[in-house]
Amino acid sequence: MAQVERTLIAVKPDGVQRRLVGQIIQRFEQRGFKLVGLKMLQVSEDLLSQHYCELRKKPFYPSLLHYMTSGPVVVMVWEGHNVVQSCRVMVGHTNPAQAQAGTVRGDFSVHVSRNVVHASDSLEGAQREIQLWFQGKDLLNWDCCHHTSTYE
Ligand code: IDP
Ligand code: MG
Repeated sequence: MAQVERTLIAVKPDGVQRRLVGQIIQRFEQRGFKLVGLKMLQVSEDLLSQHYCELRKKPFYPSLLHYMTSGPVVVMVWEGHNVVQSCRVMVGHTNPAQAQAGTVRGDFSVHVSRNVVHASDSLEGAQREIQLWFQGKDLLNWDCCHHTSTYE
C-alpha cells in the first residue's frame, strides 16, 4: 500500500499541564485520522532548536525555548488524506486571539505565547519534524477497521 500523508502534532507543556491531552487527541481521532505514533517526553533544548530552527532570530525565541522545556510534551504522528493541511485548520491560527472558535487554539487558548499545540505546516515540514522526533520503528503501520467507512 502506498504511504499516505503524515503530520506531527504536539500537545505543548501548557496543554499537558492543563490536562487537555485527551480532548486534543479526541479531535483528531473523531475527524477520522489514524494515530501511528505517540510519546510523552521532556524535550531537550537541542531537539527544540532543530525543531524551531527557522525561528532562531525571532525576539521571542528564548522565551519559546523556556516555555517548551517547562514540562513534558505529548507528541504524535497522525496519518490520513490531506492530514497536514486539515490539522493546521483544526489547530487554528498561531495567535489564539485570531483563531476561530472550533479550532484547538480558538477553544483552549488566549495568548500566542501559550497556544497549547503544535502542528506541522507543510508536507516537507512534516517529514522533517517526524524524522526529528521519531525513529522509524516507533511509527506503526496498522489497518484501521473503519478504513472503508472513511475512504472510497
Ligand atoms: P505555528 O506554531 O502556528 O506554526 P510559528 O510561526 O511556526 O507558528 O511559531 C512557532 C511557535 O512560536 C508558535 O506556535 C508559538 O508558540 C510561538 N510564537 C510565535 N509567534 C510568537 C510571538 O509573537 N510571541 C510569542 N511566541 C510566539
Ligand atoms: Mg510553525
